[in-house]
Amino acid sequence: MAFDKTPGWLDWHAHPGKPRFVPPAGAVDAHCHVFGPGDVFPYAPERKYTPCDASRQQLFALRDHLGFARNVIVQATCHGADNRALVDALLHSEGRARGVATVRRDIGDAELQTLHEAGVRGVRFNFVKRLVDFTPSDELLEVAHRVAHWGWHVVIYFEAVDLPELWDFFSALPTAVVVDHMGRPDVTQPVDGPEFELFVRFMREHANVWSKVTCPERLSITGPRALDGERAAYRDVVPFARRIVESFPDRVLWGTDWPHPNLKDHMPDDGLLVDFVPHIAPTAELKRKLLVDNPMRLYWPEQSKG
Ligand code: 0GY
Repeated sequence: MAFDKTPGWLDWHAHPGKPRFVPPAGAVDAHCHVFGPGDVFPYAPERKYTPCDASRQQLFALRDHLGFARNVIVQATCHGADNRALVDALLHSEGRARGVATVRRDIGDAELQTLHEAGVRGVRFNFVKRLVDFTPSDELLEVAHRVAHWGWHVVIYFEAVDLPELWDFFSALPTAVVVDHMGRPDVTQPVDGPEFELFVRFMREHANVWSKVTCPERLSITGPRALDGERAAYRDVVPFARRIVESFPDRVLWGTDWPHPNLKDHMPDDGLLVDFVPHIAPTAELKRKLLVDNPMRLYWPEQSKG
């Protein structure tokens, strides 16, 4: 089936630069997606956008170009709870990709087992209102308890303003919990202002909560423009991500977010995004934890040395 992209949709960067920063051996891109291709894996009828196709072959070529070894592929809302494109990518990854699926309460045990065998290790609960319709919390809690049985975790995506309302629900989750994009802070606010302090407190008070220090391109107001001749793009996001990395070095993950859904102003150069890492993880130890030890512990625990 042919799909027309949402008007104004920006395609992913066709020729990303080679990063100057060389990731440590075994580095994991722990947040990225595959989209379709729509004529093989149709987009879900309930989707809020129609993306450009972004295949597993293109994702794996980007992984190699950027100097990464593995991917964690996160089910995007445009595929709803139809995880076929995700599973296809995992099964063709030669063990170098694991996944986060979308699962509804009516899923059977056999299907959960199939997802697990393909390499799924988490489910994603999305609270961003422009992306999904509301799902009652009792349904989500039921799913969380089902997947806890498989040793999976829950990935949560929400806007910073919604954290107070969601706090109790998140606290009740029985698994490790991974927050997408630092809970989407408003980076025009101070890094020690009340909004981000609440997020830091959320991580401090919940030892099971991790954060992806991802998506500077989504959060930034200053944008990709490098200043002073440096490749220091997305500067306004650096203090937020660096604070989380330095405060919780064993509970942070990093990823490209390729192919960057729903960006309206610019499409990032993925090479430049990789060069964001040394600014937020300044020491070799922090870089290794962020890019290797932590994602291996969560997604490949059987191979993890950490
Ligand atoms: C992201 C962010 C977005 C979209 C999705 O599943 C999705 O559709 O996650 C967004 O629009 O902010 O992490 O890819």
